[in-house]
Amino acid sequence: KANPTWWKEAVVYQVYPRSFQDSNGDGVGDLRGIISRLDYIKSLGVDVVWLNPIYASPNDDNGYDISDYRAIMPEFGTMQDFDALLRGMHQRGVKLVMDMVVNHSSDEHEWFRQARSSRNNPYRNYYHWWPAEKGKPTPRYSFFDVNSDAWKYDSLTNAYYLHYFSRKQPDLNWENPKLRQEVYSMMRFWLDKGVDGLRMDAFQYVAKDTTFPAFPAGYEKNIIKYYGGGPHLHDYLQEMNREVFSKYNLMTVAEGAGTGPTDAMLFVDPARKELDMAYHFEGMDLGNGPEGYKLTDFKRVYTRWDSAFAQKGWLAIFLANHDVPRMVSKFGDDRPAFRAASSKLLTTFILTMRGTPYYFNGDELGMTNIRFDRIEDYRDVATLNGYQQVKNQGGNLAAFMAAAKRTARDNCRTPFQWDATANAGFTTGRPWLKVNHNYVTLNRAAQEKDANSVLNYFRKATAMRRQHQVLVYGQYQLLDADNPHIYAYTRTLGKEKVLIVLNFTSDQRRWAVPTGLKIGAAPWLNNYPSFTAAPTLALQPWQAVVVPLK
Ligand code: TEU
Ligand code: CA
Repeated sequence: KANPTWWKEAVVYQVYPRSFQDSNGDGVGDLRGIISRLDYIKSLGVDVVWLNPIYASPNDDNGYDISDYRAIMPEFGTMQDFDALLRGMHQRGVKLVMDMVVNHSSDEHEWFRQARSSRNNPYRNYYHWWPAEKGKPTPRYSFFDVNSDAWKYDSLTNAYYLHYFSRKQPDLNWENPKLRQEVYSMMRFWLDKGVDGLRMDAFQYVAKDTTFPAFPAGYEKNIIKYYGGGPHLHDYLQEMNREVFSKYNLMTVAEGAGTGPTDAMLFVDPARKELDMAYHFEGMDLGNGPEGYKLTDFKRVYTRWDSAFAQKGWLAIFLANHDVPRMVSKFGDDRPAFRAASSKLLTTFILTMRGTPYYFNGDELGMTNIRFDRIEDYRDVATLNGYQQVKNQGGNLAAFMAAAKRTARDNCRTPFQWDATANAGFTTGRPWLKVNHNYVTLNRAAQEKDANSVLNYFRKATAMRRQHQVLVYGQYQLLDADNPHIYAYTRTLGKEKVLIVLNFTSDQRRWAVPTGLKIGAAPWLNNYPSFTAAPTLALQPWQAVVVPLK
C-alpha cells in the first residue's frame, strides 16, 4: 500500500531543462536530452525529479512566463516527448514534480491578449488593472523591471497592469473564481497524465489586497511581509487541495512561505489541508555580501526552523536552486584544493538534516559559479534589467558586476558538464549560455572513473539516507552552538543515534566529542579516507563525518 507521505523519504533532484542536455544541436537543452540521461539520474539514487517549467513560453524569464499551460515549449520538444519522459522516469521508479507558475502568466498568453483588448473583455478580470483616469497607481515594486515599477501602462485600454516580475509576466487575479477553476483544471490535466507532484512557484504572492493600499516607504526591503500571505491566500490553497490535491497521491511544495516559521506552518500544517511542505529562503539568503556568511548564523537559522517543525509540518532542505549561486561557490570553498571536500561536506549537510533534500543538478559534480566579466555573457532578465537600471541611474556598474559574480542566477544555469569534449558534451551547437571553462577537468565522465569523486560521494550519501530512517525522521539536536568553525548535531530515532560533524573551514580543526556521546562504530560516511576519533576528533579541511553512536 502506498505510503501517503512518501515524499518525506524522497530525495529530490532538480533538473534545469535548458542546461541539462541538448539532443538536436540547437544549443538548448530539451526533453529528448533528459530522456537520454535518465539512467544517469537513476544512478544518483534520487527518487524524484523536479523539472523547471517546460511549458510554451516566449522565455522572457526562461519558462517562468507561460503562454500556454497545456503545451510544451517547442524548443524543449513535443507532448509525445513529455509522455515518453514521464514513462521513462516511472519505469525507473523515479517520480516527476512539475513547476506550477500561477502567480502570473506570460503577456503572450491568450488570456492576457484577450484581457488587454478591451475593458469589457470577459478575460479582463483574469489580471489586475488600474484605470489611468484614477491617476498614477499606488506604487508597487517589481523584482525584475528596469524601473522596479510593477505597474505597466497599456495605451490600448488606457490602464496599467500589475507585474511583480517582468513586464512580460502580468500577475493573475486570484480573486476571480473563473481564473482559479482554469488553474485547477490545468493542474488536473498534468496530474491525470501521471505527474507526481507540484511545486507552487511564488505562490505566497498570489493574494493581493485589490484596493491597493499604500505601503510605507522602504517596504520593498521587507517584500515578503507586504507581498506574501495576502487576503484569502490560505482559502485558495484549501480550495485547491479540496478540488485537486485530495484526489491524487502527490506531493506539493510551496516556494517561499512567508516571513518566518509561523507563517510557513500555515502552508503545511497537515490539519489545515493545504500543501505538504515548504521551503524557506532564510538559510539561502545568508552571505550574499562580499564578506560571506557566519557559520553561527547558519546554524541558528537551520536550528530555529527545525525546532519550529519538530512536532508537525515538513520542510525542504536545500542550499541551491536555479535562482542562486552554486552551493560550493557560496557556502563552500571552490578553489581547486578545497572544492571537492567542501562540495562533499555540503552534500552531507543536505542529506543528514530533517526535511526533504532538494539537490540542484551539477552540484553532484561540484560545479562552480561562472563569474562572467562582461554583461553580454549574461542571459537572465533579472541581471540584464538590473544592470540597465544601474546604468540609467548613473550608478556604479563595476560594483554591480562584482556583485553579479557572487549572486547572479546565471552562475548556476551554465550547461551541465558531462565530459571533456567540446561544450562539455552538452551540445554539438552553440550553447545558449557559456559553458564553464573548468569542464575540461570538472565533468561527469572524469568523476565516474574516480571512486572518491564528488559524484560518487553523492551516490553514497543518497544510499546512506535510504538505508537509515533515523536520517529522515530522527530528532535533530544541535551541539556546540557557538563554535564558529564546526557544525555538529545528532539525529535520534528510538534507540538509534547518529552524530554528524562538519568542519566548515579550509583549515584543520579539533573537536571534542561532548561527554556522554560514545562513538559506536565505523562512520556511515566520511569525505576523507581516515578518521581520528580519540581523544578529540581531528578534522581535515572541510571534513564531514556521519558516525553512529552507542
Ligand atoms: O522565484 C520567485 C522568487 O522568490 C523571486 O522573488 C526570487 O527572489 C527572484 O528569483 C530573485 O532573483 C520564482 C522562480 O524560482 C524564479 O526563477 C522566477 O523568475 C520567479 O519565480 C518568477 O516566476
Ligand atoms: Ca535542443
